Amino acid sequence: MGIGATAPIWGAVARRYAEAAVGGAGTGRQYSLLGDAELDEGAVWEAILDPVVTELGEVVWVVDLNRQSLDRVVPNIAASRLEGMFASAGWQVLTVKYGRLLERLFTRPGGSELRARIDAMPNPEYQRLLRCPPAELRERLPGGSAPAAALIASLDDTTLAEAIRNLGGHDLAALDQAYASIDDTRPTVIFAYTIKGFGLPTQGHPQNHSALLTVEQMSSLAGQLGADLADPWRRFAPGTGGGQLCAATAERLRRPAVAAHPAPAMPADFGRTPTGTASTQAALGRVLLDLTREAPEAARRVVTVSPDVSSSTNLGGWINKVGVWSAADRVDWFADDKDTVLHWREKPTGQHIELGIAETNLVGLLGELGTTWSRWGQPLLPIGVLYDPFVERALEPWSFGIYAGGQSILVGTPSGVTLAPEGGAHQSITTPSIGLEQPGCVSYEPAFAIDVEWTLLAALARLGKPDGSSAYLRLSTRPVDQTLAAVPADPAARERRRRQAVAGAYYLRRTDRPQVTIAAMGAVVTEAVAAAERLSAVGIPADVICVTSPGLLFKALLARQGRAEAPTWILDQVFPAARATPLVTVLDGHPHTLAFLATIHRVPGITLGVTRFGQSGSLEDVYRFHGIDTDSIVRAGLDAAGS
Ligand SMILES: Cc1ncc(C[n+]2csc(CCOP(=O)(O)OP(=O)(O)O)c2C)c(N)n1
Repeated sequence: MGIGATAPIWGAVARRYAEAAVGGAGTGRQYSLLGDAELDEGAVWEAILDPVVTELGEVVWVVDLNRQSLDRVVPNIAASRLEGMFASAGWQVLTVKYGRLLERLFTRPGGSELRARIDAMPNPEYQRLLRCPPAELRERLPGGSAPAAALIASLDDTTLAEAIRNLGGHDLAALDQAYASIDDTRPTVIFAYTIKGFGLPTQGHPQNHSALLTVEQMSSLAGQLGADLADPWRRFAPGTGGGQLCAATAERLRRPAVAAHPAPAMPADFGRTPTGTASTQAALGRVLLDLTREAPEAARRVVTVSPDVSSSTNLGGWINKVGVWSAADRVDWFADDKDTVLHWREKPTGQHIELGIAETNLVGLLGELGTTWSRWGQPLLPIGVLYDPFVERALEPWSFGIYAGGQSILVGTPSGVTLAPEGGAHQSITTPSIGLEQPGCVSYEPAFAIDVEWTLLAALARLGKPDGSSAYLRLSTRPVDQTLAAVPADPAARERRRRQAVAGAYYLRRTDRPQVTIAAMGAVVTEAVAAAERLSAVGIPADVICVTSPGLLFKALLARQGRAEAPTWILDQVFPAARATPLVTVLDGHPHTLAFLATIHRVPGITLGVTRFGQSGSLEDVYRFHGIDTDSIVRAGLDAAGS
């Protein structure tokens, strides 16, 4: 609830973006039909408040205002407060409260008193009246007003019963009128008053949310509607009014099938080998810039999105290169300011979309940008970048986006307790596990810049196609010595390493007769290598496996057991039975993420990782506190090897 309501907003941005970037998407209204209780959801207001939304005249929300949610009649729905909130956010507000019958009655003597009485009565009282027999209704409805009572007395029972439930949301002509007055220069919300369960024996009852009709009630309803219970999907006969209306509407709504543009060809390897020191976060910006040179066609379809963290996540170089998206050109008042490093050039062809600080909006937009391939035939390659701990709050709407067919890449950075000196509030722990568990998503936590390049290119290559998938990359701000990656110089060996990195893991260190294996992921691979050297020095030869994707390894394991469909070769190459030893796993995240690796060959395993957050200090101190420093890995190696 709430998330779906906002989808047409982000769909409108995605459509405008696709039209400006690659053409073919066109323009058109984006409708959302939502329940009034959905307006309790934060997602709705996060979306309404984003400045980009005020300009979206194609957006129309229709609020089904029945004053009921799941459990109750909401006592004080305060429609006027809601109307004011939309209006102050720049929306056009239309209210369709009463149907024509009541509107006509209101013009008769006693009508204004009747209207004032209905307007003023509490929601539960109104709902109660819906369930009163006519005699009781005549008694309760006037509420002490003699003119209203006289008007009511002049109505027969059927008209009175019809009048009390004659709300605008059930009156097609009243709705038509509202639709006709939509102003296309700003978003519109239509508050359509309705009765929950209109026309059913359960109508208006506070507990009718999932009430089912009895067989007798169904038969009588079918009789009233001229339908046949035994043939519930019967069409209107072609010659009848209903049949003609359906045919004409189908014709009016028919659209030609969209021509599908294929997803762009994506390189797998730029062929360079990073040297010096780099973080995986910085590597992200580098890969995007490299893509503009190596594969401009593909780079043109990349769109990055950030909830106000693009500069603090190293996207500055990319933004300077491609510009910021806005519906119309805007003046960059700092273009001539010599101290400005990040140039904020806003134009319709910009490839970075900046939103306010609202991660729900970020993933809402990401999901919609990820559906343009199926909706408008134009694949985009959306990449959302956010601080990793906020993946948790973004997860549900992102997951729904994937469920609804959106294919996108989410990048969480900075991540883990590796952010040690900056304080504890932005440290993430459970996200590696989330990446493993999320359906429709391949997750990666690369240790080196080259792994970021390979895994990101592989993730981009999976977007925008019928059998595609989303990806989640967890990146770090830790500067790491890139020579540790020991990228093979031989082209075939390099390609083998790349394939393994993309499939989930590779050997970083192989010894002659390993007595223990350290499987490490992400930022702590540096400590794992140092620990392996020390273990070997004390007579416990240790292999190091660099894990890039626990999720892919887990799937491979399930497949090998006959419980999933997936390639299993990565287990043969990186976890061969002949080299099975006791295992130490380590990551800057919850240790259980890699615990399953010990089950591949049922070896003894010790799992190191982070189970708390909040400690600040030097990287060394914080790693020691959590037991993921080199000493802790050495100790675990000795324990695992049983020495
Ligand atoms: C996030 C979330 N919380 C709770 C629910 C359970 N739920 C389903 S429908 C509903 C009430 C919906 O009320 P409203 O939006 O007014 O729609 P109505 O059925 O009254 O037309 C609730 C609480 C849900 N689906 N999603």
